[in-house]
Formats: sequence, C-alpha cells, structure tokens
Amino acid sequence: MKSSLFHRNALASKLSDGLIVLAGGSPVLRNGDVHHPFRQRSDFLYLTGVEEPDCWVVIDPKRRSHTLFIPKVDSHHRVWLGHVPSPAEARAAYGIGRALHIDRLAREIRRGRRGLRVLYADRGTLARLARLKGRPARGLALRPAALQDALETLRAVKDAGEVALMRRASDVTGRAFRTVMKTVRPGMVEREVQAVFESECLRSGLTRLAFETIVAAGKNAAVLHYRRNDARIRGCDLVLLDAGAERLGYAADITRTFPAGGRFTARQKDVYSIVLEAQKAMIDRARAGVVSADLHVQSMTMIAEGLKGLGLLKGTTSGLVEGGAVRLFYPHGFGHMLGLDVHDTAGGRRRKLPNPAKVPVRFVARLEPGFVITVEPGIYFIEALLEDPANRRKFKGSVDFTRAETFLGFGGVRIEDNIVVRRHGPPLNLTTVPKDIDGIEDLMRA
Ligand SMILES: [Mn+2]
Repeated sequence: MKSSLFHRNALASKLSDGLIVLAGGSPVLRNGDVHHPFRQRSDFLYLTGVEEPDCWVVIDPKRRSHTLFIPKVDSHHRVWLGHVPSPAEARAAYGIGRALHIDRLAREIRRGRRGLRVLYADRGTLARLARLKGRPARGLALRPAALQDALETLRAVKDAGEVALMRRASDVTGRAFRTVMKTVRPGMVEREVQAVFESECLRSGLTRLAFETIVAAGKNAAVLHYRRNDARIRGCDLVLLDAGAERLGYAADITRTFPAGGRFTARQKDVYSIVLEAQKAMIDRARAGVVSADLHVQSMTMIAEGLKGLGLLKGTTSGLVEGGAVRLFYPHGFGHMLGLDVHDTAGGRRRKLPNPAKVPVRFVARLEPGFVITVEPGIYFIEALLEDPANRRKFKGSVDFTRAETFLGFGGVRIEDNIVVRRHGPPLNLTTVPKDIDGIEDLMRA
C-alpha cells in the first residue's frame, strides 16, 4: 500500500536517531489445532499494509531502508497453506524496499544497529527480541513509550489513502445496512438480521468486521453493548443495528435505529427526532479547532432540551447537563476517533488537553483536519438507571420518574455516522445510510 510508505517515512523522520523494529501479530490458538481468526496488529498494518501473520518490519532511518521479514515456509506447510509468497513477491505486493525471510532478522538487526544507540520497539516486540538468538537488541537504549507516542501522533490524522479505505468500509457497511432495512420483518430473530448484514459485507468482498455486530430489538437497545442477538423481533419494536466492516484494518462504525414494521409510531418519532436533530447539529459543528468535549456538552444540552419537551426532564437545561440528570438517558459520549482501531488513538502526548467541560468526558481533543470521528448521540430508557434508588433520590426534582417508567419497554435510539474533519467548513460524511424518518420509511417500504 502506498500510504504505508508515507507512514514509514513519517515515523522515520520522527525517530531518526534509532532503529525501529516492529513485530506483526501471530495467530492465537483457540483449542486443539484451531486458531482464532487472525487480525493483524493495527500499528503493523499502519506501517506495512501486510495482513499476513508472523511478519516483522525494520526501519532504518539513517540508511533510509525499510525491510519486511516474512515467514519461511517449508514444503510440508505448503501442503496445508498453499502458495506462500517469496520475498520477491512480497516486495512487489507490498511496495516495500526489501523483503527477506525471517531467519535473517537477527543478523539484519545487528547490521542495522551499527552506529546507533537507540532501539524503538514496543514491549511485545522487545519480549520477542529477547528470545532471538544472539539477543540482537542487547546494549541498545530501549524506547517503547517514544515509539508508541510517535505512532499515536501519526495515526490520528488520516491521509487521502486512509480516507479512501475508510470510505470503502463505509460504502460496503452502508449497503449492508440498506439491505437489512429492506429485509427486516417482525418475527425474525435478531441474529437473522446479523446474518443479513454480515453476508452482505462478505459478498461485497470485505471479509472482516471491525467489531461484533449488535442487533438490539425493543428493550434490548437499552443495553449499550448488547451481544446476545437472540431475541425475537416484535412488530412494535425499534431495531438498533450497530455494526461495521473493515478494509485493510480501517473500520466503519455505523448505527441506525428503525421500526421493525417499517413505520415509526408517534412516540418513537418523538424520541428519534430529538436524537436526529442533535446528531445533525453536532456533525455540522465538528470543525477544525473545535474541542470534542464542548461538542459533547452541546449534544447533552440538545438532548436535555428535547427530553424536557417530552416531559421527562424538568428544570434549567444547564442544571440538567451539569447535574448529570440527562446522563440517565444519554449515558455515553457523543463519539470517538475511528481508524485502524474502532476506538482509535486520540493523537499522542502533544495533543493531550485538560477537559474544559464541567462534566466528565473521555474523548477530549481539539479536532484537526484529517481526524475521522464518529458522531453518535442517543437516548435510552435503562432500567438499571431509572429504577436505581440512589438516582431516584438524587434526581427527584429533575426527572419525572413516573413518566419515564412508561418508556421502559422502549429501548433506545442511537444514530451514528463516520465523518472526516476538514480544514474549512463542515466535515465530509462517509456514511450513506438514510437517517431521516421519511428516508427510512421509504427505504423499508421498497
Ligand atoms: Mn461507535
């Protein structure tokens, strides 16, 4: 991949006084002879684009050389694995200057370290280097934290090549969402929806999901990381689908909430509209220079206003936000960084900010052009929060608990898009799934 060459060069210029060594991932045994599906380590994908296991990369900033090490496979393994690329094939396929068999690794590191005192490697790589014959890293100053910080700093801003991969992940995920909305019917089990979504991703050539698919009908949507997917969908349910495929490791992470029967009820429209208006407003405000924590407070404010309109909250909006009452219905952040990890790095030490908000916020960063983030406000009716005696005492004056109880079977609504922050103006929205009430109902009728 071309952008991995840029990534290696960018890392080399940040860490130009040492040798950079990174081990890729290895398959993890599940049971017997069976392994868990292999997924490459994100940092390794970032630097190489190589999805195969048991590879290493060595970057020598001084001599400007990049070397990929690939496993040496004997004929016995070829019987089971089929063709395994030769070094020459790997060099061409991955666009890397040199490729060698893994048995050359220790010797190459010894050669590369000449004239250098520092080794940049993460802790996992260091542990494996210590087991290599001749201990090729011995005597070098080890800087795992500096490597991690440099990678986090670089990975936060996505270049055009990365945005193209994320767009592909989003397009395929979006197509699978539309297929789901057209085929979902009351009476289906949640996992049948999962099967439709995942088969559409596979058919489109994306073989890997970025995370486990969440299909939550009715009250299950009030479980934020619902994983069972085993309930039968009723005609009166809203269905929340939170899912995403990945392309060369780059994730999509999309959520839609739609009526199983194809038509929103009046009450569902009321709640849905509040979330939708907040989500659209936040997308418009997600511009370079804005601090993410302020966006979160704005989303809490809009949701608190909306819930006041529904008679669920009462009092001043700022009091509901700062006092935490709105968190009974909106107990998560508005979004997160997205990239090779679904919850991607927020950008290294240099970007760390104190939280400027009066409420606790996990994602605190000043948005920059090239940041890809999710925007995903929600409203939920969660028994554990609404029936908690301590909450009932604390928020007696600001929550109408009697009215909230009438919503307990409702579940929740979340709407999540993936956006790219731009230098000027509003962000680029990668998500192409209908979210307006009319758009969803039209699609489901089709
Ligand atoms: Mn998300």
